[in-house]
Amino acid sequence: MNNPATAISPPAGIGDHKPANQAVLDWVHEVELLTQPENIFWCDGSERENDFLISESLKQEVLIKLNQKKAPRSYLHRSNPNDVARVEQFTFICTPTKAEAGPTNNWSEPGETYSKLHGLLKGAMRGRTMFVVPYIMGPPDSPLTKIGFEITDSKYVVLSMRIMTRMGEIAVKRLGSDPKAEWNRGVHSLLDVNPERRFICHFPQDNAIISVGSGYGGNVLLSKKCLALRIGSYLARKQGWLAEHMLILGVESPEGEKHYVAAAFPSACGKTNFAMLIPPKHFAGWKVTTVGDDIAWMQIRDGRLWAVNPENGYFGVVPGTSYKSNPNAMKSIERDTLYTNVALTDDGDVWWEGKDGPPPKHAIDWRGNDWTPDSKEKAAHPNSRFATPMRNNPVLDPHVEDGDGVPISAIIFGGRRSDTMPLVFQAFDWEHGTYVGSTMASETTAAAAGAVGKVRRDPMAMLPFCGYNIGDYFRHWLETGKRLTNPPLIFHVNWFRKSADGKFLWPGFGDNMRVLKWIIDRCEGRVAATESPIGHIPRMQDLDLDELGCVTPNQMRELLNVNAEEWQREISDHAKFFESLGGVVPDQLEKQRKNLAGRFKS
Ligand code: OXD
Ligand code: MN
Repeated sequence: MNNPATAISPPAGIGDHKPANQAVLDWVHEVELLTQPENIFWCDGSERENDFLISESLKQEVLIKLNQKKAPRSYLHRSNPNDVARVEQFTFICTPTKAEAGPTNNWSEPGETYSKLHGLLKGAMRGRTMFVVPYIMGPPDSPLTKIGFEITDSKYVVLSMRIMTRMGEIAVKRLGSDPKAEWNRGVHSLLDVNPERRFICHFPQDNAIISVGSGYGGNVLLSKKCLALRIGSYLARKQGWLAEHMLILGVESPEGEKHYVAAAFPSACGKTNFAMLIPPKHFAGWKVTTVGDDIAWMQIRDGRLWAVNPENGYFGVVPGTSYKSNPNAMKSIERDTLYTNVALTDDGDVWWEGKDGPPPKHAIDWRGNDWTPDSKEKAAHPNSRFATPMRNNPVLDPHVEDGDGVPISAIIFGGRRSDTMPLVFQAFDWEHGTYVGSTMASETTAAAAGAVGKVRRDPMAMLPFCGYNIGDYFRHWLETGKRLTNPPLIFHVNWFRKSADGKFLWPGFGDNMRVLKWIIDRCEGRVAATESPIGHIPRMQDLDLDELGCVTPNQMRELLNVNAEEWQREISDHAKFFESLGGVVPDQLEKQRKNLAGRFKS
């Protein structure tokens, strides 16, 4: 591969869209003096600009053109094999004090960190083009919407930002010329894509991000994990709202009753699939629509929680996606899609493990090597991704652009757990629900570098994304509950429980509609449950299991079972986790744990 950051020279009328805001101009000039790029490319987000960047990226082999009949306007990018996932060990929250970052974040002192990063950035863009990408996060007329500027030397980042955010002129206009206006400053440079010089650093008090040494989406699309979650959660606490790692979906009954739910699952645990769920035949007339698949910003209005999706596209895990598992995702990625690290077939199409139909007889794998079904290596990287505009989603919710957001009836926590966690339970109230979220755990996935399949606590699926002290984050949840007169009910689900012989007990995917329906019915107070020590659990007769051929009554009992022995272990694990946080956990949550343990004794 050529150097992915080699400079380009745009013709007149492209790359010259300077904003009229002096604060932005001054900041860009500072970064220019530091990084010394060959030229500066001011993005406007236009079609013409995009076409130009694609053609330059093809010339420089940053992108591979796919068969345009099979995958119109779609391209393949291969990242450096050392750079395929988020790197939590190199991700830092650089608040003035370590206590503000708290026990779950890597902290480094802001002054020293700026110096170190400026050292790495010195001259880093020589021979490269420096792109300035203006963007907004959130629907244009939401009071929560934020403006960001990302400077980057990667064309792949610019092309991805255009899919994932509302990018270009819309942000420039919104910012206007007020030099005191609020906006996020993001600087990204690939440097030499070396893990030894890879740092993703957040300075929440300055509303600033610097990311170096990586080209992987989660580390470099600074709008997403960095701004919408890490800086977002810091701002949310200060301003009294919630920035969460949650999908948002709408569910409508045949009678036209509509609810919205938000669900927090850790990375690569099926948020995109759940957000695009197609109900099984038995649920004819039910409709699920997607507001968002990864991030929810929620504010209180009239005593309720209202959610917006700050993003404009989906950055989803590819392997396992098929017309069987997620037809709506497949339709969304049929065109206009930027693929990263999937396999390339001989006819110029893309392929990955779990795609419909037989594997190709020959392909080029994600590293660029020959691949056949006999190869030991995977053809697509397990964390290979698609970036596709949300407009392509056939079940996009009609209220996705509403600045007021959508009212949330239920919040769902969930993780990948082979045991202990039943298919679904409902927390007793908001405080108990906050406890359930704070002690959530999941088996790790390929979305982050490191071991896969280890159970780790991941409070509210925010462990890698909470931009401040997790104890204060829990407190913020408890305080938010007090301000809600009509709070969402809180649930926990587990689609991944296994039998003693290691097989998944629940079919998942579309059949998760059965659980969703029970959740909605609980919100409407029209279905029963049994009270267990961990919360309200449906009895078998409370779930609509008609035409669910593949689960026997015994398996169903196993799925809904609360095993006291497993829960003793679980509760002592909660205690250990809270202890590991070194005294920051609010008393109310410690009390919740004692109550939980007590309910198993009584
Ligand atoms: C993501 C993640 O990419 O959580 O959404 O890693
Ligand atoms: Mn995510």
